[in-house]
Amino acid sequence: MKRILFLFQLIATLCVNAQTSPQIINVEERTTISLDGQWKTIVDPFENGYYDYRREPFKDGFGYSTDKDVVDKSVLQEWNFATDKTLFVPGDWNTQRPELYYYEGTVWYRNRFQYHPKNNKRVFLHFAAVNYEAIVFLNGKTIGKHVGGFTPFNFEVTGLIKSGENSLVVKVDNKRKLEAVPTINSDWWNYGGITRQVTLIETPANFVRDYYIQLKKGDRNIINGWVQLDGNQSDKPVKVEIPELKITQNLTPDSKGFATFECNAKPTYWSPENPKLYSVNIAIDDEVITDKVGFRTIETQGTKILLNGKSIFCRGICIHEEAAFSNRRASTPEEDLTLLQWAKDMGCNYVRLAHYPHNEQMIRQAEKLGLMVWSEIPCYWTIQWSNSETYQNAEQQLTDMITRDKNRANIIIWSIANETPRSPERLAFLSKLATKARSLDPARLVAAAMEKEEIKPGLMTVDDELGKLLDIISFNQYVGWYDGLPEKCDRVNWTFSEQKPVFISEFGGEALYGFSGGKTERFTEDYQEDLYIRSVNMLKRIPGLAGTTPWILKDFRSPRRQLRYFQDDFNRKGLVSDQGQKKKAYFIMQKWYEELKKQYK
Ligand code: GCB
Repeated sequence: MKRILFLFQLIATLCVNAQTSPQIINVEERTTISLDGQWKTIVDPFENGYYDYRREPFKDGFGYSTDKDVVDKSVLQEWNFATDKTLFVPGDWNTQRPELYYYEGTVWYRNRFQYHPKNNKRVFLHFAAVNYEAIVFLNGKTIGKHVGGFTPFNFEVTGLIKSGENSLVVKVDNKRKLEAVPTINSDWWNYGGITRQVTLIETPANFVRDYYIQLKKGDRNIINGWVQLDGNQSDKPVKVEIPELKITQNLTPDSKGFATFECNAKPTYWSPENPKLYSVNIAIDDEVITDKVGFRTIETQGTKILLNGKSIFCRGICIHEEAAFSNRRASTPEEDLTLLQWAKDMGCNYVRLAHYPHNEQMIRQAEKLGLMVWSEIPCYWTIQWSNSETYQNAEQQLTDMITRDKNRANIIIWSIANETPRSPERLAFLSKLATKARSLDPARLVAAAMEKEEIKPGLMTVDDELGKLLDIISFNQYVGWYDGLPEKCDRVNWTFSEQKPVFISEFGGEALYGFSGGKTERFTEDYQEDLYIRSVNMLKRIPGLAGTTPWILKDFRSPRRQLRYFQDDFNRKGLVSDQGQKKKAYFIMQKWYEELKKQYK
């Protein structure tokens, strides 16, 4: 029985991400050719280009993946990329064409590009993210499939890519599915499309695919790490250098191209006050990959959270990946910076990037600005806990998130779930994920946004077995919005059985910018402001409180929010409106964070 189960799980893993090559990190610093721009598209709600009329998938050579031109007018072809509309990549389709606003299903993307293979170079096709399922075809051949909307993936196309014109076709499907991660039910927009950059990466035959360089857990004077090469001769010598620290490590990888190192160092530690980054060079033959890496430790001690050994308070805010002002999924670096600057101006030293891995540049910009990060995978609400394929999918997303971002000093927390209902199956699922996160990265904290419980009138706690496996007690609470009126905050106290730092991963309520009224009138800024005043006073009474991230920085699109005039498909819990106006409650947080800054000097 166990064996059959194992076999089943193995097949499930293989099915989820068939044929993707191991992730190549730090794409920005490699030799790349961008494939971004206007792509031809066909909207295909019936998946006509993928299945024949007996609902059998077409073999290569048939269907839309062939990207055939209509040359002979006597040939019956009921689709044509050339005469169809375009969509911009990276981008979501929902905000690019009014008729696609609510669309969930398949859209075919086609890009014809010129390429000339170079001697001794390998070529990879890299997608920074596609929501949600991508099947990729190059020159009419299926090259692979990827599932999961927020993590990068790449395929090696050396040998498949031609000299001259190439045809790249991607079938993108964002249909929500019960077994998916996230599942059918969520409170954000299911933006479909090739939502992040597409690039060709050229590498030498043997190259540095991945590396980890951080302070050793629990020791601020040792930098340790590893390098993973890719290629036939992957045991070639590798040099790791941090010139400013006068560190040079000459490594000899094993037959699998893996090498580790450890050395003494006295770096200036990365912190929100001094977000110091060092240039790190990793060289093999004549290729040098450069990164900017910061060094810091993060640990807990009783109810304290220690950054570089010093007790801190995480003054945070939650952020969705939705562009400032234009409210779409794909954002420019400037739009990301605008969001982060709103957070900085509020007094933040920390952001919760909810509810899925955000784009890499967002995290790198936050790192430069001195903003610590909670990064999370979309195990949200009611995942299918007993479905092994769902588990493999979640684990893959966690692995890909950690693989991509493990060298970012500002990430202090990996979060494995949000508001998931308690059950033995869910506990087993999330325990496995927590173990996986620790095995991939022992140096950061592992958390989840849990839920509160009122054990007797006015007394709240978190009673969740999952908490025992996590480093902090983090939970969402909406006293004064989903739970009573703001005045309830005055009557609530909190108790916890475990001695761990407490983080309020969400609190808040909705307000339409500029709408005023009584303090108990929903959707007014006055209600939201009063709720924040009372919430802050309540939070001050929480024993062991070490961090807060109110929900949320900016109003964001959600099809769950249907109240005309007030919501119009926006969740209005933002402290900043969808047009960038700061609501009154923003300044309540700013004032409190100013106080906290002085307290934790
Ligand atoms: C939550 C969820 C978040 C929602 C928020 C709300 O607890 O974690 O995704 O958007 O509440 O506004 O209800």
